[in-house]
Amino acid sequence: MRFDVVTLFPELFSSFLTVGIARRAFESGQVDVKFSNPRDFATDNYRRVDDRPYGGGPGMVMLAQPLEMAVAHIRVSRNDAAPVVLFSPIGKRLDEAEVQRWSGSTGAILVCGRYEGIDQRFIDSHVDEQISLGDFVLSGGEIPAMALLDAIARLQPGVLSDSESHRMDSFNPNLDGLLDCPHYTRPEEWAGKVVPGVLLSGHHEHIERWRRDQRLQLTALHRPDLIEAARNAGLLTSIDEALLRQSG
Ligand code: 9D3
Repeated sequence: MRFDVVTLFPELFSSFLTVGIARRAFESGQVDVKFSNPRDFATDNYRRVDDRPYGGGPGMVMLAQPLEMAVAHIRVSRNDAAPVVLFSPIGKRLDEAEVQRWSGSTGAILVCGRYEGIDQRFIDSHVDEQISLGDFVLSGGEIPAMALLDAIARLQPGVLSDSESHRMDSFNPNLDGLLDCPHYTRPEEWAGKVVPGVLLSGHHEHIERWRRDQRLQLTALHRPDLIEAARNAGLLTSIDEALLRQSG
């Protein structure tokens, strides 16, 4: 799987690609990430990649030409019809279902915008889809590109530890769509607060029941929409429903 990232700031990605869990997928080439800088395709003496917006207004707009040339150069070196993805606040919000779709693909050309935006003619001519991280304002598409690549890398075989992968298989949060339960580690007492007794009991059935109940209560409190979705997908048992009625 290969992702070509079009960015004015490839250096933002260097520690991301070489540190942490996802690094394994990048260093093994399972998720091959290449960079292309529109600045290298700027044609004028000043290597301009932006200019003032027609019609006036604040900020600068990325030129279509260097972006098109970057994409054309990428197309020569990869012999497939990889889709061009633009990270943009007007895009479809990224979720785990989309990440799963990408993790089974052969990759894409990821375009990161900067400044006020990108000349619309580049978008109309070359962009196949737009992805957003949500309704808040970032300075550009690089962090969203890293978010997508990180989420994809985690799903590659051998990237998560055996126990993490097993947890994904058996308790995949997306299988029932509930939020995670609280976690505790040593010491048993910290800042006058103790670990819930059930977690020290060694009674695995009680622990699992407690965790399921915590997940249900937390989800009902913070994300009632996810309870409704799990219910509609037939993922809540009658025991789950009883637990929700008890403390809900
Ligand atoms: C504050 C300026 N905005 C309207 C007046 C327009 C705007 C332009 C460029 C807002 C954000 C950006 C840069 N953002 C991204 O490139 C971006 C983004 C984001 O800001 N939020 C969530 N997801 C994404 S994906 C790409």
